[in-house]
Amino acid sequence: MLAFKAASQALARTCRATSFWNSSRAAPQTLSSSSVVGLASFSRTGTNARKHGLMATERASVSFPRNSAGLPCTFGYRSVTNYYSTTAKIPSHEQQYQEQKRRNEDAGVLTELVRDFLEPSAFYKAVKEIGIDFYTGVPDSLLKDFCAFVTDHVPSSHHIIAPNEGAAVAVAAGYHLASSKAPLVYMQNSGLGNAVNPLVSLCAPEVYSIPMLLLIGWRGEPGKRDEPQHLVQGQVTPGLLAALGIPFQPLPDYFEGAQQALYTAKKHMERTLTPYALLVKRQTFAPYKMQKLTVLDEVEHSRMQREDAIETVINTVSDRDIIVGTTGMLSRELFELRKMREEGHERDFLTVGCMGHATSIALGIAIRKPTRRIFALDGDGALIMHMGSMATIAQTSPPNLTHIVLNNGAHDSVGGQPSAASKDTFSIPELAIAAGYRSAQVATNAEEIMQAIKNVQLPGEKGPNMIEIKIRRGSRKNLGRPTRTPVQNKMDFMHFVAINGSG
Ligand SMILES: Cc1ncc(C[n+]2csc(CCOP(=O)(O)OP(=O)(O)O)c2C)c(N)n1
Repeated sequence: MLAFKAASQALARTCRATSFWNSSRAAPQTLSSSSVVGLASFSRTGTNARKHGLMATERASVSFPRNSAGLPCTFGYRSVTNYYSTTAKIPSHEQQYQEQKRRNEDAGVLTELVRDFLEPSAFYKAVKEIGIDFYTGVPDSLLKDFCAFVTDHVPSSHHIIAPNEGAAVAVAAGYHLASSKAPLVYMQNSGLGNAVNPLVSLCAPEVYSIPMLLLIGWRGEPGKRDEPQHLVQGQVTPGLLAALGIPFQPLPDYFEGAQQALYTAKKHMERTLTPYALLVKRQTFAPYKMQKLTVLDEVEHSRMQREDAIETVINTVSDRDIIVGTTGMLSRELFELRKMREEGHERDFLTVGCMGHATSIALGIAIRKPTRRIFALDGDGALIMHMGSMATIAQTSPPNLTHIVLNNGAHDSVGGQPSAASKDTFSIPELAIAAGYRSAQVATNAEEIMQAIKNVQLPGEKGPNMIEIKIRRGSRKNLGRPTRTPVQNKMDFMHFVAINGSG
């Protein structure tokens, strides 16, 4: 144990020392654009882009230059370096919007300098005008203003926040079968993977031929700064849609353009009875603040903030315990807490992408490291996204796995739209027990969190265990992002997991 502690401290020191990654030290990856896979090469500028991406209404196949590792050639250390080397404080969307409005006034006759924003209310009206009255999807930060408007203005009978993007496509298909209308499905491009199966095996013209309008937030859009987990997805999004045979165009950020795009989508859906996609770039929509209150809003002011709850957890678990953090603000807060406490980051695996899979990652670690305790820190939206994992965790019964859900009843990280857990009839502990977890506890304050963790650490305690921590929405305004790359995180983490010696 002492040896473990010494090794762990040495590793923590190394991690601290390298905590701010110096871009000049990173070995640039040699990229080769000569190996082109697929049917046609793709250029992001010029006629090819217009032909393939932007107004294509035919089935098209495109592909990307790839490096020797098979990754799109612009993804590598260079792009990651660019992202991480930025320390400038980014103003909020609202601040940028106000600033741009001032600049628009200054533009005078140079109208080409005017930057447009699409009003969520105007876009909503235009969507209605093409006959769409049903919305379903999973929230995304780029769509947050439009999603907030929809949450406020569309009755719950016509707006379903789905557990995952595949389910959203299926709900939309069901709505079409019962109404003959084309619904709208919104999602982040990260969710396209979840949606591929129902898109190709349910909605494709060769199967049931079901029209729907896909509104897709384009994270990782080439040429825009974004986090590592969005870079590949951003690059492949147009090609993926083309490979699926789904025509698409970027949603114009001015009203007449958006109206025209919707008209094109309508005509396509009427003519072919198949999906059409609009790619939504960063800051397309003007800000809109959600008004609607959920059941939780009435009690939530008395609850802990997520960051305080995470701090209590890391204060209570032991030095050798392993933490897996879920996608979104939680992993960012965990990273910042370690930094503020001048600890290393090696104990934490940050699931920056692949929302909903943190608990499955934790399961894989738990079965290989039976002498270590694994704490999976989950969100309610992420839990619901791949709730089936709970059944597998219960069935596998790892005694060393504790699943902690920080439940704020919302997709807080991307705009605060309610999740199914916002209903007081939804019980996470009962769900866990019904699935076969060995224990389930609820904590609402620091003392209860500490006690709940101590309870699962008792000798002979069986697992898996569930701890639901009821928290409120919101985070610090100045919350940063991890300053270490995912690969650095992985290396430190694997070292930390390995130095245990046994298991
Ligand atoms: C497959 C996929 N769909 C959507 C997203 C966008 N997204 C990132 S975090 C998040 C919300 C997570 O909600 P929850 O798990 O409840 O955690 P909270 O943000 O409330 O802490 C969403 C929808 C994503 N990253 N991946």
